[in-house]
Amino acid sequence: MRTKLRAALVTAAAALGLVATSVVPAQAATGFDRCPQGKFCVFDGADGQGAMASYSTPQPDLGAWRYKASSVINRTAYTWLCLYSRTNYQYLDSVHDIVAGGAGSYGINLSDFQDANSHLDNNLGSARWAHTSRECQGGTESLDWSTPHGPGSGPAQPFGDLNRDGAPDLLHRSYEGRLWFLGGGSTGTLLGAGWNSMTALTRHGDLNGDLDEDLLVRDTAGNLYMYPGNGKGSFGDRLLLGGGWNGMSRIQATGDLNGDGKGDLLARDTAGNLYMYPGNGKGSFGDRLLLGGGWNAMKSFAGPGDLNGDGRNDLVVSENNGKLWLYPGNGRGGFGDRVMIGTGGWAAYDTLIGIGDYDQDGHPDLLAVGTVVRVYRGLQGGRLGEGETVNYVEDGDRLF
Ligand SMILES: [Ca+2]
Ligand SMILES: [Ca+2]
Ligand SMILES: [Ca+2]
Ligand SMILES: [Ca+2]
Repeated sequence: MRTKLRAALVTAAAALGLVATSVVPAQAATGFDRCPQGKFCVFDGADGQGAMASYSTPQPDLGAWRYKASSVINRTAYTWLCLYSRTNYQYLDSVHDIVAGGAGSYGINLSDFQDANSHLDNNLGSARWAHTSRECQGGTESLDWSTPHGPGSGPAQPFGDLNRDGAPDLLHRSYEGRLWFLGGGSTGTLLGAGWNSMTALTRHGDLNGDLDEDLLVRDTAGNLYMYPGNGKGSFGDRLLLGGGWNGMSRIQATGDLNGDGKGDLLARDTAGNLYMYPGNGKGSFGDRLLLGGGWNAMKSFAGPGDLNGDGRNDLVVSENNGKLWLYPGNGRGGFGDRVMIGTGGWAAYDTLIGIGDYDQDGHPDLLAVGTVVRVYRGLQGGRLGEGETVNYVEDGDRLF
């Protein structure tokens, strides 16, 4: 129901936005235009007419305005304005308890938001703004990640399965830096806050020899850390692997590339050189190997596992021009001749994730994250099927 509402608002935004940008006011502001930049405003009439109140702080109780607000505009820097029929931002998950409207130069009439049970017109208890609609819901709702077979559906996957229950998992960092474990059954587990100080996040199977998938992160200072997975979807105390990693523009865990059974790491430096860091099976890495230059034409990297079914782990890379390439692993730390597996459009995705076997058909699958989240099912021979949109992300959301 919320998604439907949001779609309606976006449509209204598009329609009204066109008018707003083509009109240059030649006289004093009227209607919604009266609301100052940086604030949100409520009006006792529809369409920004009548008396107006403007706010530069969140309003847990709109007081007398609760019973007379009929239209609203959001001129804050935040994407969403969260509107609640109750005071104190009480969110009860139905149409009249919350409306999330996009920021911009258009206003909304609260009479547009009602159902058989309740309404927002003359019934607006509280309002605040947010970067994501999930924040409107108190930040307590995680991003939905539902896998076809769900949690506990099979033997542990060799990678992508942090809690070893057979369902591919995701980690989600929200705009506010909260880290969530998404176990494949729609509800997530909040692992902690403060993760916005991390500038790279990557994982691909076990690194320290206990078979539980581990996490590699780089902080703003350029230090690389390993967070040992506990096999239950969270992590133990991190281990500092070393500094100086800010010279890398991409860091990608890939699983074993050189055939010793220990998970390895790829990193591209800002000059476009690609290096392989062989894992030592104890959570850190040996001397790096230069694989080659010219990799700055590439956008995103993923370790899909063995995509082409020859028993060796491969690499998938999108190019800035939108093509998608499969680099078949040669089992000695390098790659054979690349194969184009996507002809265009892949630059729309900031992140590619090897999620393991999403549909449990024996072929590893790929997740692509732009403004939407799409699953591309792996087919025989290293090809990918048509993408299937499974979710969307909002401002600042990061999946890995
Ligand atoms: Ca799992
Ligand atoms: Ca481990
Ligand atoms: Ca290795
Ligand atoms: Ca392969």
